[in-house]
Amino acid sequence: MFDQIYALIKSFEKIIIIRHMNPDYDAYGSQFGLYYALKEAFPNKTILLDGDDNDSNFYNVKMDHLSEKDYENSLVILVDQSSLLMLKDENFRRASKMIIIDHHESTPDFGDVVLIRPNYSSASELVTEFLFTEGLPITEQSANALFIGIVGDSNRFLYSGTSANTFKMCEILIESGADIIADYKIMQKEETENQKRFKGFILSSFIIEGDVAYNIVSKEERSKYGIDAFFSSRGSVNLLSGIINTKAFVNFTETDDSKYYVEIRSKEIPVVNVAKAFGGGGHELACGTTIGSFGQISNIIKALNEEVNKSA
Ligand SMILES: [Mn+2]
Repeated sequence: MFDQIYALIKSFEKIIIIRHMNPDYDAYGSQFGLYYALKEAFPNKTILLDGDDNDSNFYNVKMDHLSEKDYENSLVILVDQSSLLMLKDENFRRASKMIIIDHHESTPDFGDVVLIRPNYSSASELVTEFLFTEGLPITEQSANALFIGIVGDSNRFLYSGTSANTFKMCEILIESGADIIADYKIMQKEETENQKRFKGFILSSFIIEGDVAYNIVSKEERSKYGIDAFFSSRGSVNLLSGIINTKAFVNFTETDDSKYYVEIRSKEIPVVNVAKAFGGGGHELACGTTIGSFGQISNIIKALNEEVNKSA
């Protein structure tokens, strides 16, 4: 499949690399890693980046802010995402062809070449393997971006997706110029006073029901700290990890338009089926969804308790 992807890349003059919204280190890492490698390999091709931006953009690379028309006659490569749920728009439908390179559990009904490896630590690991296998140039910028992506999504090689292959790919990246210490420094973000105090609020207000610990954060509560919905959900859910006698933990955060972001984590037992049952998805132990009403929260907690006790 790597060969098929490479053949498509060679046959297009305009290539657009996209990823999911609210990008994390792996979304940016796989996007930038591929971008710098392809720019080096094909200086005469037009290689573009599209997507929303946030402060995880470790290279401060400007997105190209493309219109629907810009996608015409292009090859789109979607990295670190394979469902419509987390895409900025569906402009990719205007493209001539589409490649998907992802590590999320998903069966997309779009894309011409779809490479999904749910057992991989990160999309960056998969992109590294593609570049290396096809003999594409992994420049220093590309290597650092991909290393940051792998470290980000594996949580510094802590999560179960970390494998011998993950370290093999890191070996290739370090030999290509990735600077471990410099990259770790980039990822060490300091926090505002409000962010710290908000985390204190999360740690002092969680609820335990059965084997599940969770927070419900209302719009009013997070606005007291000036915290956006994304930081409140993705940025806080892991604070509830490691509580004795719990098996899973969840953050429910009310969004500005009164929906709820649901971030679900599990210590050992796969819970992605619960996320899927409520219209979401993700990884076995780290998944999520967005729900329309407060009333669904108790259903999710109930479903999670059932799921983590299924095999018990
Ligand atoms: Mn990822």
